[in-house]
Amino acid sequence: MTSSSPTILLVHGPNLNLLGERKPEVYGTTTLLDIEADVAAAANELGASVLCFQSNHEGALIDFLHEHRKLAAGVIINAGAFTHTSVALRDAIEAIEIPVVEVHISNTHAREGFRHVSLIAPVCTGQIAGLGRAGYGAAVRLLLKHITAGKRPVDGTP
Ligand code: CA2
Repeated sequence: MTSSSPTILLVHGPNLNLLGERKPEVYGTTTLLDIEADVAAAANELGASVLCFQSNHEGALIDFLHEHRKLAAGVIINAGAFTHTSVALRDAIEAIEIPVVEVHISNTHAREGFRHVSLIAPVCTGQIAGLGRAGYGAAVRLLLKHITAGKRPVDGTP
């Protein structure tokens, strides 16, 4: 990473490769490619670049974060169902020591009880949930603002 052109990792977990194909009542009709294009456009406008990755495998997500931790200035992650189950992913996010914004398309807090808990939230800089596709654009802007500010707040300030 260079300070003039930061790289952001955009990481998606299990089943999110099927976005736009099923369950439009929950996840809308946006595809993963649409989201990746949105994030790239928002990042490019702000002078950043994006590296996208999706996997249905917990270890592959962790390997990707490890392998790119020194190149990246920050991460936007929708970990899918691993959000609610994966201590290993939580530990990986903590270990890479770069800012991570957690995004969910749906409002996980308004759904089944098992979706109310995020194991990764305590080691993320912040969380955006329930804003659909638009949540990713907000995540890009807030993450880059946070990176530029050069700090990891504990007081809720981006
Ligand atoms: O709202 C989100 O973004 C979620 O991360 C989506 C995950 C879910 O497990 C989380 O609780 C919230 C599931 C993604 C499944 O995506 C599908 C896409 C098309 C058809 C079926 C599932």
